[in-house]
Order: sequence, then C-alpha cells, then structure tokens
Amino acid sequence: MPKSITAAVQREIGAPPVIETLTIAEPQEDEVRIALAAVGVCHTDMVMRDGHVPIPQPVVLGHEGAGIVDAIGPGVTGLAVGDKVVLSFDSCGHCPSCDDHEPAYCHNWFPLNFGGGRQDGSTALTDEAGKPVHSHIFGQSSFASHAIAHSRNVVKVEADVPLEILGPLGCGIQTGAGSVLNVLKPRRGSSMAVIGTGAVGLSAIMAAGIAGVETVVAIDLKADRLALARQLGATHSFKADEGSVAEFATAAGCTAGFDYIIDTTGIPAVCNAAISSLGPRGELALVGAYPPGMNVEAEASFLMSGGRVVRGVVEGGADPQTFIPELIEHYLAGRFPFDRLIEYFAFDDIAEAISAGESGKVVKPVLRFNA
Ligand code: CXF
Ligand code: ZN
Repeated sequence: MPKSITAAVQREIGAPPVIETLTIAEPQEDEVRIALAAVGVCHTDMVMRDGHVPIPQPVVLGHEGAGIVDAIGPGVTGLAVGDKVVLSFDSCGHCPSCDDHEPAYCHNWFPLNFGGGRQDGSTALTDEAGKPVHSHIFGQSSFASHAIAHSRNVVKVEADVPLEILGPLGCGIQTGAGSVLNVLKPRRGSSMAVIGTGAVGLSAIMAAGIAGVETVVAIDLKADRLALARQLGATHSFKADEGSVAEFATAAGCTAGFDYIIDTTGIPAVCNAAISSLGPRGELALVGAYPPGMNVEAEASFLMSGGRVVRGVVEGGADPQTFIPELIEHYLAGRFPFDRLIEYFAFDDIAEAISAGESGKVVKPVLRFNA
C-alpha cells in the first residue's frame, strides 16, 4: 500500500526545505522501501539546493540515509523486510564501468543520481494536492521518514552497529576514505597532503593512517578542524592562509613535494597550487564538488617529466556493496573513528542542521528520526 510519510520538500532552487506530509509509492520491481533511522547532510545537498547541479523541483534531497527495509519489490533478491541497510549512490549495473565493478563511474550516473525520478520519468512521491514531488536523488531522496531506493544502492549491514551513525558512509565518509584506500593506494612510508578538513578530508586522513602513510599533512583555514585532524592521525597541520602548499611541503620535510594530494575544496587556485607541489610520481586526486566550467592548470612538461598524475575521483571510487562493510570493520576495530565527526539533530531541525554544516560548526550533521 502507498504510505503517508514526512519529508523535507524543496519547492524551488535555493529555498529552505519545508516539512510536509507526502505519499510514497509501493516499491516497483527492483525497488526497496526503507524506513529511515537517520540521514547525514552532505555538501552536495547544498550544491543541489542552489542549482549548481540542475535538478527538477519540487524535490526531496538527502543522500546519506540508513534505516530498515520496510517493503521490497517483487524482483528484489538478497534483501528482506526488517534488514538494516545503508543507502549509497545508484548505478545502472549494465554499462562498461558497472561491468568492471566501478559503479562510481557508471555511464548513467547523472540521470540515475540527479534525475529526480525513475528512468521512465515517474516519481515515488506525491504531495497533499496530488502533485508529483521528485524522488530518487542519489537513488534515495532520504530527507524523509521513508525512501524508495533501487536494490543496487541498498547495502545490507550485518554488523551490530547503531544504524544512526552509518548513513554518512554512503557518501561523504566513503568519498574521503575510498580516495585513499581504493584509488591512490599509497605506498607505506609515503607523504600525503589533504586540503580541506571537512568530513571528506578527515575521512581521508583516517584512511591514510590505515594505509601506513608516514607524513599526513592537513591544510585548512579553521584551527579547530586542524586540531581534530591531528587527533585523527595528521602528523602536521597548517593554516591555509599562513603559507603556500609548496611551503607546507617543505616545512613537513617533503622537500621534493608530496607523493599524494587530495583536494576537497573545489577552489581552482588551490588545485593549481597543489599540482605544482606534487613530487616525482606524485598524484593529485580531485574529489570536491567542482563547478561546471572550472579549469585546472598545469605545466605539461612538469607533469610529464616526473610522471605526475592529476585525476578525478567520484565517491572514493567505491563499490559500496563491498566498501561500506569494509569501513564498518575498520570502525569496529578502532582504526576509523568516523563517529567523531557526527553531531545529531532531530529531523524537524533540518534547517538548523544545514546551517551548522554550512558554517563549519559541525563536521557532519546527521538527522535522526524519532529522536
Ligand atoms: C558528488 C560530488 C559531485 C559529483 C558527484 C558526486 N559526491 C557526493 O556528494
Ligand atoms: Zn554527498
């Protein structure tokens, strides 16, 4: 049966979310309906809110959900009502990237995650006037008490961990940790700079510790974030306005430049400075939300001569079905204390949670249902 739910609806670009009662459909063939326990707020929710990625309105945002399976479509296997699950990004399962277990680079990534509905154009949500509300953002639209996802982007959690902390594994945390563990795969004893110490950057710093990176340099404008970065494993920290990336490399003993750099800022001048601070065989991972039309600049001979690499990374290059359980293992073993980034808000306080995230007061706001 369709169900009456509570959701934060954005009715126009830039508008704050309004809590409304909506109707959510029964799951279709390959869909799963989830009763959300909690959902993280990600910077990309704000990018979508502000129309920097064009998505249809009205819409329910939210893409770091965790909850319990409430209903399943007739074609779904491997999931049952009552299962604990984390929701992640969606992928098609039948393109060359999905065939290679690289769903983050799915050839249908944009329509599936930003399209605002199913591939046939229908949505899962209807408002009180009977008008459609766009759904399926990142295959979930989880700023709501219930969401419809595809079975491919629902990750079953077997471990005995509180569901309320797990949602951010589906995007921000996986993006930072995966950039290190899945993509850069740093050599033990190497050096890495992480520029920007939000949820993505701090997750990268924790993962650098797991990978055995020797010199882990945190760079940010905020002193309190740098202090947290140190607690989570950064060996050096620098205020971004007190020098250049190259000067920080020298001060950290990396006189030839960094072996690895992760940019989470999305700022062109920062990316350009990072490129020129790469040592021989150095790799820069671009993992931020880059506005369309933004370019980076590099001297071709500098890249070529040292075998340097500049590469993009989406969602930490993760296959969530295997990487999220891996991160939960690291967490349970005490190697990946990502719960230190989280502060909880009641779902009704979504506006406060968003502003705490945007101001930097809270690293990773998480909305709890029935809190
Ligand atoms: C996004 C960043 C912008 C491009 C798609 C993936 N990651 C998560 O929020
Ligand atoms: Zn995100």
